[in-house]
Amino acid sequence: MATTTHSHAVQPQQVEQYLSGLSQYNVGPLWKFLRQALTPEPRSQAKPFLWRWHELRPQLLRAGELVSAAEAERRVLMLLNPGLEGRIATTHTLYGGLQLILPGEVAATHRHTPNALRFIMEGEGAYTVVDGEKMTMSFGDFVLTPNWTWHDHGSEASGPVVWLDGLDIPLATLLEGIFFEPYPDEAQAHTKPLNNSVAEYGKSGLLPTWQRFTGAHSPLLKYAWKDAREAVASLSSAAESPCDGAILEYVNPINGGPSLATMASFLQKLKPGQKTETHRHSVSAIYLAVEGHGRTLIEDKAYDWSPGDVFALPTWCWHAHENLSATEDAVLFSFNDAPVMKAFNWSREQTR
Ligand code: 1HN
Repeated sequence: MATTTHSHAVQPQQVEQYLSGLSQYNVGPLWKFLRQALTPEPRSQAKPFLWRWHELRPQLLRAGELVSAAEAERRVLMLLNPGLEGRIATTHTLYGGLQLILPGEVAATHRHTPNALRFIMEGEGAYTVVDGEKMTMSFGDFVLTPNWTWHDHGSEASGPVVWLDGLDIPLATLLEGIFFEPYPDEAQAHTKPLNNSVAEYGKSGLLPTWQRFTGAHSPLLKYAWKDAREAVASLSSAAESPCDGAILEYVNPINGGPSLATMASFLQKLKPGQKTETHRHSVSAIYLAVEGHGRTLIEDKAYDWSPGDVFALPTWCWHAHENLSATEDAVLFSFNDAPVMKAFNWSREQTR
């Protein structure tokens, strides 16, 4: 068997000297960094964190007194992860923010490559316009603004309307795929009937015969609260996930895939007293408590939530959900980066 040996003894200081001289060539010795580059499993820099509605709502309303939607373009408090300082990021791939629109306000039309989703947290009578289609937004509605679609928001409400924005900004930033454009005119024309995508694609199992949308996102741009809430309510125990309870995905009705190319979104219901099994996955997520009072254990630390609270679940953290009420359902909305991780076969899951 052929073996290779050094023909003479190497002095440690020769190696040190060699290594410290390498940086001038903009190279580095992989053998010193191999285990750092290839961790046995993901180690997220993001931290689990919970933002409290009762703290943030007054701050958001204060922003409403101090800054107009016209000035701000989007009046949003960003949910900034304490482990990702200096980045516009709630997890390493996902961004969440709370947006406020006040009666009569308009948030100007623009478009960008990051995908956006919205879940309405408070109020009714606001609207968004996506590529010429006006959609009404009320509590619990889930609305999409896919990659590069023109969008603006307005409010015909009598009070504040607040929603959770979800965008793939940190991912798009890392991949250097950000493009942005303001609309050339004051506002885009409304070229389609109100809530048109709901009429065309919103009846489960029934699709238009004369056209089939083939884009990378769902052609259905709005999923009404009533439908989603009834759907999770009607699931039998037999259809439940051990780790997530009664959980449904907001899918693209054409192919059953995620509603956006980069983000998958879900509504889940926990029965009174229900405790899910613990699991972890190489997918990061942002959760919004919609109904009830519950607790999510993340890496064995308790994050107690009530309606309006938002929490970040970093990649590969053990977690389980619990409904703390003995009488009422708990409902969580969430979105994650699973479509990206699955596309590259980087998605893994473990139960404990
Ligand atoms: C955006 O366009 C909206 O359209 C909300 O409502 C939040 C955060 C970062 C970049 C663009 C919106 C955003 C955003």
